[in-house]
Amino acid sequence: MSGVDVAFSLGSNMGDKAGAIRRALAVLEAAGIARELRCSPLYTTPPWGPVAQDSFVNACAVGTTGLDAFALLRRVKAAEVALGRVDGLRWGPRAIDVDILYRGEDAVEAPELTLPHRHMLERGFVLVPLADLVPGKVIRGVTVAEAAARVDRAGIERL
Ligand code: PH2
Ligand code: MG
Ligand code: MG
Repeated sequence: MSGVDVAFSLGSNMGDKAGAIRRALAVLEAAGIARELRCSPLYTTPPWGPVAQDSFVNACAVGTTGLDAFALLRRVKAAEVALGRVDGLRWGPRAIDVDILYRGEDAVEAPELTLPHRHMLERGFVLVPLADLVPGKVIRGVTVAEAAARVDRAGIERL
């Protein structure tokens, strides 16, 4: 199957968190956004950032896509809405969050999209599940496994 490799970070901290992630994976495939998705184990993770909120369930998924970076972003945003996402606080609680981590070797610096994801090398809730899938993938000169080994993983546990 043709296409470019793509990786997503998925998270939820409202309602049926694990169910929301499973539904998101199904929608990414059903909507033709990604194919041949492989999902990491699900993890419970402490909320990161300035907002006091419930713990998250996080996972990563890798597959292929036939979409360019901006079409991918548009379609992922639409999928989030279809999955019940409503606008809320920046960094705040959400029923589903799907972030594009990378698309092939794309380097994108646009107001609406940065690829690879601007903060992916700093976040245990991204790197721990991503290292289960693609430990050897190089992001900004570092492998995912190396980045995962040095990130804070306190409180991150397999579901
Ligand atoms: N997402 C956020 C803010 N904080 N914390 C965890 N553990 N997992 C997330 O997915 C997350 C977060 C905003 O996207
Ligand atoms: Mg997001
Ligand atoms: Mg996010």
